[in-house]
Parts: sequence; C-alpha cells; structure tokens
Amino acid sequence: MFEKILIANRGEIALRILRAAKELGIATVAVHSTADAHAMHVKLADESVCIGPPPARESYLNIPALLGACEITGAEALHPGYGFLAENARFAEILADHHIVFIGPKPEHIRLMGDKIEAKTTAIRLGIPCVPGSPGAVTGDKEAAAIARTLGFPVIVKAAAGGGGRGMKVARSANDLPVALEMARIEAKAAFGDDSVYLERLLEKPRHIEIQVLGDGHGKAVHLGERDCSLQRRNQKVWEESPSPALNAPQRLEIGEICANAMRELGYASVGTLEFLYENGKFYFIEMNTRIQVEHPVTEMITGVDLVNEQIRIAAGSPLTLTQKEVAFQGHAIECRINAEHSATFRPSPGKIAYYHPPGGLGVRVDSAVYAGYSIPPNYDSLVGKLIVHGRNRNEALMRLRRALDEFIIDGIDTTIPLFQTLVRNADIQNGLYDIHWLERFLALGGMDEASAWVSP
Ligand code: MV4
Repeated sequence: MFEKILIANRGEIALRILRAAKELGIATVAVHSTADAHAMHVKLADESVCIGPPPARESYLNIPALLGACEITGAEALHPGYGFLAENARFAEILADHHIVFIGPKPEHIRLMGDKIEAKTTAIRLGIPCVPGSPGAVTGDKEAAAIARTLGFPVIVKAAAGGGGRGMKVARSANDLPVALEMARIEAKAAFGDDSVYLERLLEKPRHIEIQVLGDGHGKAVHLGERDCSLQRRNQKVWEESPSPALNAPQRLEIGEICANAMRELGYASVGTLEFLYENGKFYFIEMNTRIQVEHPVTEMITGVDLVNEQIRIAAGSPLTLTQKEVAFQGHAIECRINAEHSATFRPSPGKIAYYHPPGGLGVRVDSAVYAGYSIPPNYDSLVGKLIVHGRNRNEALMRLRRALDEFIIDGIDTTIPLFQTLVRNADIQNGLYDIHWLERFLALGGMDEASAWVSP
C-alpha cells in the first residue's frame, strides 16, 4: 500500500479522498491555489503545497506544479478526484513517466472512453446495448443524410470529443440536418479542437441511468447497481438516487452483469460509470466516465462499499476482494447537490458563510468542505456540499430528506436548498415519475416562482 498520496483537487471531494486515505493509514498531501489557502482540505491534510494563483489553469490544472508537489513531499501516488485532470490520459502517462501512480484507470482506457465514437464501438464489441447511430464519424452531408434516413428522424449530432452535452444538435427532419452538422462541428472545434461528429437516433423522453462498476485489471470486475440521474439542469445533475424508481431487480442485474462482464473483458482497473439512456424498458449506452463521480455516495449508502477506498487499493495493485455475490443492495439513497446559487434564478452566490449547521441523525450524510466563517471563492464550481439520505425504502428516504433539508442552515449566501425543499414535496418526484426533461420543464413553468420566497416552518 502507498505510504503517502497527493490529492490533486479541492472542496468536498478532496475531503472525501482524505478520509479514505486516513482510514487506510496513508499520509495525505493537499495542494491548493492561493484562493484556497483557508480551505478545509488544506487544514485536514498532513502536509500542503501551494501550487499557484486562483485560476484553475495555473493551479489545479498546472501539471509541472503538481509534479513538483509530488517531488518535494515524496508522494507516491496522486488522486485526481473529479473534474480538473481526472480524465486526462496524457496526465496519467506523465505521472507514470515520473514513477507516480495515477489513482485511476490505465491511460489507454481513459483515452478510449474520452473518444465517444471509440467508446461506442468498444461498447458494441463488448455486447453493451447502444443507441442506434452512425458506425463512426460522419464526414460529408450526403453520407450523414443517408445514415439519418436509415436511423429515422429525429436524430442528434454529437461531438466525438464531447460528452456532458456540449456540442450536441438535434435535427428533426432532413432539412435541419446540414445546419445541425455545421453547428455541431463549429462548437466541437471551438470547445475541443476536434470537429469529428457522429449521429444517433434521438430518444425523446429517456431517463438517465448509470451503472457503477469496479474492476481490478486482474480478471475481476463487479457492478454496484445503478443511479438515476435524470433530474438535471443545463447538463448539471441536481438530484441522484438509487435504486432508480424505474427499474426492478431482474433489470438491474441484467444490465449490471453486462457492464461487469464488459469491464472484465477490457481489463479495466478502477472505479467507472457506464451512462445509459433508458426508455420503454430498454437501455442504450451513451458514454463512460473513468473517474469517481460526484454522486458516488448514493451507491456507497445502499451497498456499504467505500468506492474511494477500493479505488486507492486497486491503484496500489491489490486484487478486488469484493465478489458480486457479496454486493447487496439495501434500501434507498437520494443525493441533493447543494450549490451556492439562488434557488429560482441559479445566479452564483459566492461569499462568506456566516453560520453553518448541517443536519444529522440516522441515515443522513453530508459531504462538504465548508464551515462557518469560510468564504466561498468565485473561481471554481458552485458546489457547497452534498446531502445524502438513506432509508429502508424510497418513502423513508424522502421523509428523511424532507426533515434534513429543513434542518440545514447555511447563512450568508444563497443556496439551492429551497429548490430541494420544493422538489421533495412535489407529487411527480414523490412518485418517481420524471425523465431528463422534467426539471427544466418544471422551472420553465415557474415551479420555483412562489417557492423562491419559501421559508421553512
Ligand atoms: C442523447 C439524448 C437523446 N438521444 N442522445 C446529454 C448529455 C450527454 N451525456 C448525452 N445527452 C443526451 N444524449 C440521444 N441519442 C439526450 C441527451 C440529454 C440528456 C442526457 C442525460 C441527462 C440529461 C440530458 C439533457 C438533455 C439531453
């Protein structure tokens, strides 16, 4: 096992990694920008290194500074968390060249899944069901039109280098296709420096359901069930839960087995998530994330498996001791992402937290790195923390979520807590009846207009 690791991230995930490392008896090195000198992850780590000024490009994305921090502290391995350098295959290779272990998958697997066309081709080869689409990149408008005709309209044009929804364009008929292709190419070129695009049949009202996997690269892989992440706004997940209100146990085991078998075949060695769209009882793979995800606690709560602990042990070369038979799903978990944003307008609200009181009690977990007196800097994402509740069934989880939200006090900034207080009382949400468009439709119809003045009783 490693003696010392460097945590190349900030906020709640830096703390989450720190906790896993401490339990494994591993010493921790925090890195931080000058904007994060007073951050909790810096206070709790055994050592810390300032790696640059506030802009992420010059600090958390600064590869020479991270290498220097590993060198001067003697860290043997680096955990990238999520975002920043977590899915940068070149970074993983550079670390290897410097004899530092990247706590994540092999660079070849990061690169493979980073190219959404290659990821889909691989998925098909491994027996994973995919959205019907072009067999690879589409080149000319004529070729695209022919493929679209065989798929049937509407179709969606996606960037090969994309993911997370950037550079996607819908074409509802053959007339729309040339413009959709051109716009997708321009956006893809600007965002990723690569204008390769591909086509898929558009699914109109799917849910977003993802499967958590764990592979050791030594012939073992398991799945840890699904997370339903359909409730999102502008490609940002807002609420995640497991099990999905839309699935039953046989469906879960069937898609889970397919994913675990595929990861075993691939020799995948880390935590990973296969993202699917789910419509009319069928799963359609869209992409794979090769990092630990924001919403991983939902899976931890219902399986009892510490995913970051597993990730670190796999990176150290330990075989998976967990077998599929030992993975049991217990109860129901829901996560709310609490952002420093106004609940109705989503306007960012950085600033000083005057008073902080997190909820507690049975089945309540708060993953956050803030504290009373802490100032949220304006330089990074707006996640203040995650409230995760667990209950023996979905109703108990909802009941617990309602009271935990009402107990949560974060004074001095606007947060999205009032949004969740509204959602948890909504009939569609309570009945699990939502798809990927539900939340944006709810907001567009003024779902938060009244509630923006909502005060907890
Ligand atoms: C789709 C789709 C409909 N049909 N692909 C958006 C994020 C990216 N990861 C994939 N996305 C979508 N791909 C086909 N063939 C609809 C979306 C989509 C979406 C997916 C998951 C969660 C929220 C979403 C919101 C808008 C569109």
